[in-house]
Amino acid sequence: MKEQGESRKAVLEEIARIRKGDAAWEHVLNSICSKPLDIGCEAYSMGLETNLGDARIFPASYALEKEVIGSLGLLLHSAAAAGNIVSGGTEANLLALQNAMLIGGVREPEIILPKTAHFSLTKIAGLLKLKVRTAGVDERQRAAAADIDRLINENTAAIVATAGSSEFGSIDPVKEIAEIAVKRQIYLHVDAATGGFILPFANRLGYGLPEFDFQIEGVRSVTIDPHKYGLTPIASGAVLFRDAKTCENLQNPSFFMGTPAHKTFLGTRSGAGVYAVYAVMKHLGEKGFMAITQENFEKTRYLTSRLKQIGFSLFMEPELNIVSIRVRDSAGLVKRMEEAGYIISASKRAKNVIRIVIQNHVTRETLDKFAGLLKELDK
Ligand code: 0PR
Repeated sequence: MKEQGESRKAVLEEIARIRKGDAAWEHVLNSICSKPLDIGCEAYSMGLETNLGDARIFPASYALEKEVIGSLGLLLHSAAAAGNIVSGGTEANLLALQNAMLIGGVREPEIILPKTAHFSLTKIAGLLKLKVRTAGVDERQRAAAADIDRLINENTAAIVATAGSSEFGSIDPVKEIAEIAVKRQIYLHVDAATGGFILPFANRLGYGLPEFDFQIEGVRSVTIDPHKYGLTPIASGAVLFRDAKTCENLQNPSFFMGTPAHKTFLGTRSGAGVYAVYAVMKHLGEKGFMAITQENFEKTRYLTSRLKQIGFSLFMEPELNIVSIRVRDSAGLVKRMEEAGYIISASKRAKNVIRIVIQNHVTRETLDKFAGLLKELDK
């Protein structure tokens, strides 16, 4: 900090200049997050002064969080769902697993993670000192339920299934896994950080994708991230539990009369995300989300057929809006694409496979340019 302050105009102009150094959204083809909707950003800024860690000062904002959780619960087929708007998928997964450990009471707890589970879960396993058992996946990168069954022992405290893996967009067979979880009385958490704002709308549109949420008996908690396909600004994630009883153990007493217990990891926490989620859901409505979802699926199909036309093959047919393409040298290609101004990523698990994420900000025009460049740069 300098001794002498600068004018507001000068500071904000400097920030605008700095932001120009970030990638333009049109060129971002690797991100599960999208350019947030304007209304979400405006609502977010209207909530910036709030602190959900003290409900006595911010009772209206605190009540709105409950209302937003209610709406998300309905989206996930539970009218009784409880939970919180949190910083993102990582915190949501952390709270879900902490809850599972509090319920399970196992001394040396283990969790079962299919190979395609998000790395946040391995991070969390480290924090909570959980032993990870890794279940296999099939050729479409979906968890093998039989393998999960085989890995269960007396220390198993939770199983995590993914509805929309961030690498392939694969959807685990939650129904089948839930049957095992119910039979063997094990906590099942579904990480739908990526798929949570796609699947409910895709299924209303008749895409016939697998069920993944509270309509399946045995699903005790779900992570859903508005700041991914829900088009809200970061940080706005959500953790939902089937009902208040499911997460009754998850609470830390606080000093504040208005907030007797914290159920989140953060104490002081902004209500901005709550306002953003509220605004975007209210503004788009189901129809708005369905239209965006349909467009994302159509753009996905558009890209896959273009790629096939020009001689590329796919690693797998996309289930959601992530396209995995076989290339000659993924590491070199990612670099050359970035030099040409496009951000793509290489798969970690599949050799020489790149991954393109179709989001709201990705246009057909961009996809055309991308496909042309891919043909040219895949050497
Ligand atoms: N679970 C799943 C299934 C996810 O896809 C992610 C993030 C998380 C949990 C963790 O959520 P937070 O990152 O909100 O804590 N998935 C993206 C990924 O790792 C996050 C991302 C988004 C990465 C945009 C890069 C990017 O540009 O791929």
